[in-house]
Formats: sequence, structure tokens, C-alpha cells
Amino acid sequence: MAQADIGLIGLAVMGQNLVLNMADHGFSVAVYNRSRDKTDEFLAGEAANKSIIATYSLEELVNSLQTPRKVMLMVKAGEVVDAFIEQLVPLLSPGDIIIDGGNSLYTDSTRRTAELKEKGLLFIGTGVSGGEEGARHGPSIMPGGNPEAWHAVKPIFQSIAAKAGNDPCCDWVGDAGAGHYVKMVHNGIEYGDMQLISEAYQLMREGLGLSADECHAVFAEWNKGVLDSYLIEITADILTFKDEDGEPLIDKILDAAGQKGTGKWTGISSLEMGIPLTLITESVYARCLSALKDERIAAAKIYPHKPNTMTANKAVMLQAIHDALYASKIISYTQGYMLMREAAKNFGWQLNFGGIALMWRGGCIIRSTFLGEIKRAFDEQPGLLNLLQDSFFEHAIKQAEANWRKALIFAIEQGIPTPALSSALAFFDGYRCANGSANMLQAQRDYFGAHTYERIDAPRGHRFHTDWIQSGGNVSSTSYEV
Ligand code: NBP
Repeated sequence: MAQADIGLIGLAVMGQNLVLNMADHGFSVAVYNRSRDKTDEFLAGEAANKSIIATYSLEELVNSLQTPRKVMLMVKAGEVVDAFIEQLVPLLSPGDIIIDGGNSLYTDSTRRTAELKEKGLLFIGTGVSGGEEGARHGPSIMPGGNPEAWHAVKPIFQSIAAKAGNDPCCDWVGDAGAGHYVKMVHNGIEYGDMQLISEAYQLMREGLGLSADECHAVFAEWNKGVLDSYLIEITADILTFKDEDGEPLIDKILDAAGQKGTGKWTGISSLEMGIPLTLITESVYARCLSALKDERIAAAKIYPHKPNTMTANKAVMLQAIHDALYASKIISYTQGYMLMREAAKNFGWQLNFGGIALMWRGGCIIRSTFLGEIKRAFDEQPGLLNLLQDSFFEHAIKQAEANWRKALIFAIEQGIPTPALSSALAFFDGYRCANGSANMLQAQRDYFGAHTYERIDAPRGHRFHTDWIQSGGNVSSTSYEV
């Protein structure tokens, strides 16, 4: 009997919690999982006595849904998603909707939207952020794909999403792979935020000699100000957590980071778009370097760390680290928005940048007070080219700049690695530099490869070639950009 509002495939941590969240909001959900025992355990446990229906085949799942049928996949991204879509297509009717809520690559979502449209089916590729807790009590949801599907899915998604004030942290992002693209950039920003906080932590621990408890107090205090965010909050919590022997657990955790690919995808996309997403990409590389634990141990023996004996004024330096973190965070979001603007241009998406900030305002891992300012900036100037051109962020950067440099000088003198904090400052210095060093690059390119150059005393687009060593001809290389 057709009765469920939506079907969900994939009863791992995200799937189960989303189903419970939907049921709590009055929706009936039919569920299916490859391994039958997970379905049985779920139904016997938390899903018992709720509007949740177990099914044990895709036919049974599809037949239990109201039309237009809505089937959401919460499974491992990649081939598994394609395999389920292939099995679902013959079971569905025109106008039915397949939703992929996993961390899929946006180009896959673009392809799936087009392939399913040809078959008369509607596809939504949506980012879901917030981990287990978010899925259960209100995630940030970033849907894109075939816009014709949105009205049918909207009531469910906006009910279960986190709320920023009264606004749901979920709205239509754009066509094709736009939803998964925005989720990818969200994850990239998450990599950046986490790396920045970790660098600030190391400066406190190693540079200033603070204990884990002292660091906890600093982060807890910072969480009351402009840095107020979920990631600062959990950092404070982590620092106070003790292992069974009463020592801080953080000191027992191996310094080798894992990653599941979304940061790497963001970096790759930035290279493809030609956008200097330096901070996020450095954060991915920092994880790669961290993973070389054995090599680092060997290198540490060859190049022992000799901390500078200079004694820093702790209060002064903590303020400097705070300001460096804040300024770098502004740069990271600036770069992330530059990337989304370029992607929207390239793919023909109408991205609502203020709306994206609102979607990230609650529920997700990067939620913060700060995102409210980004929303305000784009609401005031929808055509805003760059966050650094908004007066609030201009003021914040100018206020922080001297301390940002002070913190980095301290890091360099102490030999403490700060790739994300440093790359943010390098970007800022490059971005605000009206006359940079690329004249030398162009001269070199023309010298060895006749790649031509533009002159400051000629209109843009006029290209010149010089026979630098008086032995070449007048032929220049074709001028094109890749
Ligand atoms: P996982 O990413 O661990 O996926 C587990 C689900 O995929 C299970 O239902 C499993 O079925 C199914 N599955 C796998 Br694995 N291989 C399969 C195959 N060959 N055929 C059929 N089913 C298969 O679960 P998750 O952590 O809940 O994440 C779900 C999606 O949401 C992923 O794309 C993830 O990247 C994304 N996401 C995760 C989080 C998070 O915090 N975990 C946050 C945001 C987004 P089985 O039970 O039979 O093995």
C-alpha cells in the first residue's frame, strides 16, 4: 500500500538520523538498506513505534511511496550511487524524484541530473552537513539538480533543516551539480577553519607553553566574541577532555590526519577555475604532510627543532594569535566565495551568495556568528565582487593586520608551522598589491618562449615580443590562456 512520504536508502549514521528527524517532523519514511540486519536493528531500536516502514527490496520500497515518489540515497558516494540509480530507474515512473544526499562529486550530480531527465525522472543532488548530530536534530541542506523537483521535496527538507532564527538552513541552490558544488566548498572551508584553529592551538601550546587546560580557557573565551563558532566550541571541549589516566586526551592522539576527498576536490576545482584558493589548498596539503609521520620523525632527528629563547608576553601574543586567526578566516571565506562566483559564471548557475551564508549559519560544521556578517554583506550588495570590499570586513582586516603579522613573525622565529595562517597573509599582501612581481614572470616567459607581454604604456590586450638576446626571429608564440 502506497503510504510513505519519502523513501530512504542507506541506514548508516547519516541515513538513520535523517529518517528519525523526518519522522519527528511528521513525515512517514520507508527505509531500505543493503544489509538486512541493519534495517532490523534500526526498526527494533530507535525507529520502533515511529512512522518508519521497513522494506527489504527496492521494489517493496518504491511500492510503499506516495507519488510522485521521492527516494533519497544516503550511501557511500561514487559507484554505489550509480548502481542504486540503475536499479531504481526501471521501478520508477515519469515525474518521480531521486535524491542523492551523500558527499558526491558535483560533476557526477550534473551528469545524473541530465541522464535522469532524459528518462523523465527528476534528480536532486544535495549536500547535507552537520554530521550525526545535525542529521538527527537539524542539518544544513544544500539541494541542487532539476528545479522541477524542488517543490515536492521542499516541505520535508525545510522542516528537518536547522533554523537560523526562523529561517531554515536549506534553500534551492541551483541547477545540476550546484548543490554538491556548494557543499564541496563548504567542506573546503571546513578544512581551512580546522587547520587555522589547529595552528593557533600549536602556537599556544608550543610557542607560549600553555597547558591543554589553559588553551581550553582561551578558546572558551574566544567563543564569546567574533570567533564564536561550532569548531571553536568543540576545540575548547576537546582540550578539557581527559583520558582514563587523567591526562588530556588530545596529547594521546597521533598527529596524522585523514581526509575523504572533498577538500582535495575543492583545491582541484580552484585550479581548474584559476581562482587562488590558497588557504583551503594549503590545509589539504597540511593533512598530507601530517600523514607522513614516519618521514617527519626521521627529519626531526636530522633537523632538531631549536625553539627561540625569546620570551613573549603571553597576553599580547594570545591577542595577536586571535587576530591572526580572525583575519585568516576572513581570507578563507573570501577565497571560497571567489571560487563559487567563478563556478556560477562557468556553469551558468544563479547562486544566491547571501542565501548560501544563511544555509551555513546553522546545523553545519562551519556554523558561526561570522556567517551572519557574510549574509548581511551580500544582502546589502548582491553584486559584491569580493568580501574584502565590504566595509565590515575591510575594517576587521585593518584592525587585525598588525597583530596578524606579529603572530606570524612569532611562528617563524619559533619554527612552528603555520601554512594556513601564512598563506592567508601572503594572499592578502598579493591581493592588495597594485604592482606585483609578474612583470618579471612575463619577461622570463617572453625571453625563453616568446610568450609575449603587455606593456604598462599600451592598452590591455596589445602584446609585445622582444628579441632579448638579439638572435631570435620576430615570431612569437600564440597567446592563449589555459
Ligand atoms: P557511509 O558513507 O559509511 O555509507 C554506508 C552506507 O552505504 C550503508 O548503507 C552501506 O550499506 C552502503 N553501502 C556501501 Br558502504 N557499499 C555499498 C554497496 N556496494 N552497495 C550497496 N550499499 C552499500 O555512511 P554515512 O557516514 O552515513 O554517510 C552516507 C553519505 O553521507 C556518504 O556519502 C557520506 O560521505 C555522506 N556524509 C557523511 C557525513 C558523516 O558525518 N558521516 C556527513 C555528511 C555527509 P551496508 O550497511 O549494507 O554496508
